[in-house]
Amino acid sequence: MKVSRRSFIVKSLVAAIGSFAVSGRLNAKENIRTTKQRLRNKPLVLSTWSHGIEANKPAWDVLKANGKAVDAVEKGVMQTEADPENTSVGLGGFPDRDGNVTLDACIMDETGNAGSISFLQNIVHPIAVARLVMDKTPHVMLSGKGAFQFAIESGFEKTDLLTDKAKQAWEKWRLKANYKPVINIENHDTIGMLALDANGDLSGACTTSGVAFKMHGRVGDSPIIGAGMFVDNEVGGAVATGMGELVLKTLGSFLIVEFMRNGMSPQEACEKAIDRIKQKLPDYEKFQIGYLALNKQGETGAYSIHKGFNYAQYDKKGNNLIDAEYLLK
Ligand code: SD4
Repeated sequence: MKVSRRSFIVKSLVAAIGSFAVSGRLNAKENIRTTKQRLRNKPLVLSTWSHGIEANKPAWDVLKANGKAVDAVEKGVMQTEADPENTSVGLGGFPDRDGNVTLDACIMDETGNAGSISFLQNIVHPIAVARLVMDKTPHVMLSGKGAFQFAIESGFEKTDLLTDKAKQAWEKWRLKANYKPVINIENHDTIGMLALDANGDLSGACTTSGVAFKMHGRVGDSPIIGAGMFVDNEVGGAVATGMGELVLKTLGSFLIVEFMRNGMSPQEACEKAIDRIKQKLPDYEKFQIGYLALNKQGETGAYSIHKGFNYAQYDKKGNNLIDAEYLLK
């Protein structure tokens, strides 16, 4: 049969379109999956307060090189831990009422594995110690002398964390020695960080020297898995900052993740967790709490009791500082 050049071209075109249509066809399940993938805002890193802008940068470097979220959050918060200007995290953190800088930190990865240290002294990077607790021990949490011993045995150096600036602030505070732990709205520096990597996996980290001039031995929410931070790779993650006692009493980060599991957006979940504090803790107006949340699709949320909480979000749109919505207007 003689095939004209024209009909050959038309037939080839039809065949090509047909084969494209076949290979491009998706079943319903696949369609849902690819739609979700397309919607996902990833990679993404989210962290508390304006120092989050700087902390997000090393985290983003890990994420954009297709690195793991858990490595991103560890690297990210280490930036803040080493900053002597930050008076509530790591080096330069304000001491307790007796002049000791004591640190709390935790980390959680996409497998649900978690590591934490509390009441750790003289180590610049508590988050890296928490990571080792997670990766190298059968435990979740080490505290005080035992955490320090583990850090030294793991090769960390003993460092005096009390800077002149923090010492001066403590000496000034001692003149009145008001032991009441009041967290005012401007005086928060704890860094909590959540990340979603290119692979779609979530991790979180939180690190702090806690409430300034606290009682010696006081441990806050930040190293407690489920209070200061929680991640469930099927759902999302949350971190807290502010007066840890309120977060501990309501298990805020776990609560937010459970709210998201039940269908709430990260924003709704943060608002609902602040509402829980309002319902349960009568003196909540005296304190600031800020929550951040991130879900598996890369949607984010933030909410606080008072005005003044902000957070840094680094994604395809860049590294931006965003003011959170708040309860008490
Ligand atoms: C604590 N939640 O130790 C921490 C303090 C904090 O911003 O977040 N400050 O209670």
